[in-house]
Amino acid sequence: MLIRNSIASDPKSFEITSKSTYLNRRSFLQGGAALAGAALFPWSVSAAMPKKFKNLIKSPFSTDEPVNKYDEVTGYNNFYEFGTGKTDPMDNSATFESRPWSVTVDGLCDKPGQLDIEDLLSKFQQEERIYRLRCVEAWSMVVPWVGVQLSSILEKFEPNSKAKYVEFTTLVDKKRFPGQNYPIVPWPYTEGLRMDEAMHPLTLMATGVFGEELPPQNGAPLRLVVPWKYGFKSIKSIVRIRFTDQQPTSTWMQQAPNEYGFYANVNPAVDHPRWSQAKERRIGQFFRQPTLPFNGYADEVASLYKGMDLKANF
Ligand SMILES: Nc1nc2c(c(=O)[nH]1)N[C@H]1C(S)=C(S)[C@@H](COP(=O)(O)O)O[C@H]1N2
Ligand SMILES: [Mo]
Repeated sequence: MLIRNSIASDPKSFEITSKSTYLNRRSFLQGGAALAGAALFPWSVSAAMPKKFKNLIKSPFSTDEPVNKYDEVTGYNNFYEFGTGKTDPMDNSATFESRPWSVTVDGLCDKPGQLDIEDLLSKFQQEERIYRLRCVEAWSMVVPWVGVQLSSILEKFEPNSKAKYVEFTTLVDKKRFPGQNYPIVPWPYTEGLRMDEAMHPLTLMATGVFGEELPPQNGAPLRLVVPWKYGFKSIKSIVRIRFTDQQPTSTWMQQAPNEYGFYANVNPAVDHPRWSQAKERRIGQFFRQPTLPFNGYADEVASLYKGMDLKANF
C-alpha cells in the first residue's frame, strides 16, 4: 500500500531494489540478536520461540506454486501500525505482546460475545492453506497460511438476517503500535466484507504461517486472508468483528476513495489510477507475470459479483 503523496511512478522496481538490502541486513540483525540473547538471557531465547501447530490438515484450496521464503514472508510486509517501510514491521515488532487477546463479536447477531485466541487455537480445526497474496502495489507472494475458515467462526455468533456486511477492526494501542503515534492513515485500521464474501469457504482467519503461530509483523495473533482480493483487505491483529446492515468504510476508502474501493477484487482489467494492474512481480522472481482475474480464484468467486459493474465497484 502506498500513501497518496508518495513517489510511486514505478512502485515495482523501487521495491525490488530495497529487497536485497533489507534481506542482508535482516540476517545480520538476526545473528547479532541471537548471540546477545543467548549470552545474557538464555531463558528469553526459548520464550521467543514461535509455537508450532500440531495436527494441521492440508486444504484442498492450496495452490501448488512454489512458496516464498520465510524471510520474504516475514521480512517484507505492509503493517502501518509498525511504520510504512517494508522492513518496519519486522524491525519494530519484536517485543509486541499478542497475549492475552480476545475479539469482540457483536452487531446484528443473536449470540454476541468474545472470541478468545486460546479457544480459537484449541477448539477450531487449523488448516494449512497455501494462497497467493497479491498487494495492490503489484507484487505478490505465495504464503503457507495456517488458519480457520472464517465462516465456521462467524456462525457460532449466529448472525441474523439483517446482517449484510461484516466489519473488522485492528487494535489501537500507541505503545504497542508505534506507527499509531502518527496520522499515517486514520486509526483504527478497519476493513469490511459483504456477508457472502465473509462466509465463502476460501475466506480464512489466519492464526499462523509456515506451520507456526503468526509473528507480529504478519498480524499476530489473528488476521484475515481473502485470497481473491488485494492484500489490504487482509486486516491484521483484529480485536472486533461486527455484523452490520451498512457497507463498512475501510481505512483505505477513507484515505483515498478514488484509489481504493470497498470490493478490492484483484482485477487486471481495471487499472489503479496511478499504475496498471495487469502484471505483478512475484517477490524473489525477476520477470513480471500476468495478474489473474480474482487472483486465480475466478471459478470459485466470480459468481458472487454476477451482474455487477466491476469498473465502478473496484
Ligand atoms: N492492521 C493492518 N492490517 C493490514 C495492513 C496494515 O497496514 N494494517 N496492511 C495491509 C496490506 S496493504 C497488505 S498487502 C497485507 C500484507 O500482509 P503481509 O505483511 O502478511 O504480507 O496486510 C494488510 N493488512
Ligand atoms: Mo497491500
